[in-house]
Amino acid sequence: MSPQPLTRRRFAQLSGMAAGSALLPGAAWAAAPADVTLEIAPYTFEASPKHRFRTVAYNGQVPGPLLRMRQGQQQTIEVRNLTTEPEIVHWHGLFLPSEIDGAMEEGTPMIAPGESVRFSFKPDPPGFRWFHTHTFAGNNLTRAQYGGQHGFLLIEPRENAARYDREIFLGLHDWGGHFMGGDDGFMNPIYDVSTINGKMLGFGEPVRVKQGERVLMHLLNSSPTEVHWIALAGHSFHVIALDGNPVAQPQTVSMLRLAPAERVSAVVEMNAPGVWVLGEVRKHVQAAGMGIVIEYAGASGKPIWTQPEELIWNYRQFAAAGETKPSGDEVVRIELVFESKFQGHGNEELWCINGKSYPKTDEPVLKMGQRYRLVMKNLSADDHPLHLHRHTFEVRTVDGSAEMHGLNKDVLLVPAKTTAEVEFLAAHPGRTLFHCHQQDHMDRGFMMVFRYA
Ligand SMILES: [Cu+2]
Repeated sequence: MSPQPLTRRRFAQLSGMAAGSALLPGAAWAAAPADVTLEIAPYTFEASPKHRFRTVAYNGQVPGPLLRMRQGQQQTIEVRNLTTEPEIVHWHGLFLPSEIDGAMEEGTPMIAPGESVRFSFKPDPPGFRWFHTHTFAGNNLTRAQYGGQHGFLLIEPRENAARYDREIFLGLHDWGGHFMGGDDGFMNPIYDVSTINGKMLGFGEPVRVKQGERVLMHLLNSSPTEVHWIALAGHSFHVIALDGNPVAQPQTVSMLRLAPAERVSAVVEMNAPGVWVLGEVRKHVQAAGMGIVIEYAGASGKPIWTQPEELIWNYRQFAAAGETKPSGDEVVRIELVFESKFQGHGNEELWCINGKSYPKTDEPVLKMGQRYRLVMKNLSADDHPLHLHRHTFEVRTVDGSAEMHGLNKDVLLVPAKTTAEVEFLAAHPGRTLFHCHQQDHMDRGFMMVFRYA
C-alpha cells in the first residue's frame, strides 16, 4: 500500500480542520519534516548504579525531551509508538481539540503498536505545560504514569517579561511502586525510589549556579500518585506562576507543595554560596532519593540540608489581594461529590463522582460562552488532585476560605473532607475530561466527561 504524497494544499486543508489542528496517519506526511518527533519505546534508566528500572520513555530519556514552542506558532508533531501496546500522548494544560488532546475518553484515537501519527496545532495558552501518557495501568505499577512517559513543555509567550539569568526544569517522580494495605483496609501504592530528573540524590549532575544569579526553576510533579514537598536549603522560592499561569500575587516561600501534575515556576536568588540540597522535605522521601545538589561556582564540600520543622503551603496567598465578590446567577453551578466505595479487604476502592464510577458517570452538557462553577465536595478520606482537560479554571474557594480570584490553574488538590470551588468559561467545544490525577484513582473510576451542546 503506497500512501498518497501530501501536497502543500492538502496539508493546508488538514491544518485548517478542528481549529487549526489535524491528526492523520504518519505515512502521508513523509515529505515534510516534523518540528518535534517523539519515539515511545522501552528504555532502561539508572536512578543510581543500584537502582535500574525497565520502563517506557520518550526518545530514550527520563524525563522526556524538553519541548519549547512559541504561542500560536503552528507545530507539527510526529509520535511513533515502538512498543507492543496502544499508546496516547496527552498535552497537559493546552487548549486542543478533543481529537488530539490525548485522552481516549474524549475520542482521541490511540496509537497502535508500530504506528506513527502526525498532528499539528497552534500551542496555547503560554506557560509551563507538560506531556504524558494517558493510558490505564490498573494493578500493573510499571505502566501509564508509573513509567517514564512524561516531559516538560514550555510555551513561550509572545512577549517574555520574566527576568532571570538561568532557567532550569526539575521533574519529581516515584518508581518501583507496589500495593500496600493500610489500616483502613484499602490498598495504596508505595514506592522504593524517588527521583528528580530521573536521578536519586547524589547520582545526577549537580545544578551549577553562580553567586548573584536569578535562577528560574520550573518544577513538575509527574508522580503517578504522590504529593511532594520541596525546599532548597539556604534559599527561598519567589513563586511567580502555578501550573504555568502567572499568579496575581507572587510570594516568597520557604517550601513548595506539588500534587501530581501540578507545576510551580519560581525565581531563586543565588545569594548563599555553598553546596546545597534541593529536595523533599519529608525525610523518608528524600532518603528514597528525591533530591538534587545545587552547587555554586568555586564552592566544594558535602551538600548541606537543613530540615524544616513543618510542612507549609497555602494556595490562597497567591490569589489577588482584597475581597472578591461571590459569583451570582450568571454562573451555572455544577455540584460534584467525591466518595469511594469499599470493595472488600485487600482490594482497591472504587471511586465515584455523584455516586457513579466511570464509565457510568454523568456527562454534563456545557453551553459555549457560559461560565460554570464546579463545586467539588470531597467526602473521602484522601486528598485528590483534580484536573480539567482543555481549559484553565479560576480557583474561587478552598477548604471553606473566603471567595478569591486571580489564581488560574488546571490541577487543584482538594484535601480530604473539604470542598473547593473553581470556575471556568466554556470556550473550547468538544469532549472534555475531568478526573483525579492520581493514576490508581482514575483507573478506579474517578473520571467524568463534559460535553458541549
Ligand atoms: Cu484521587
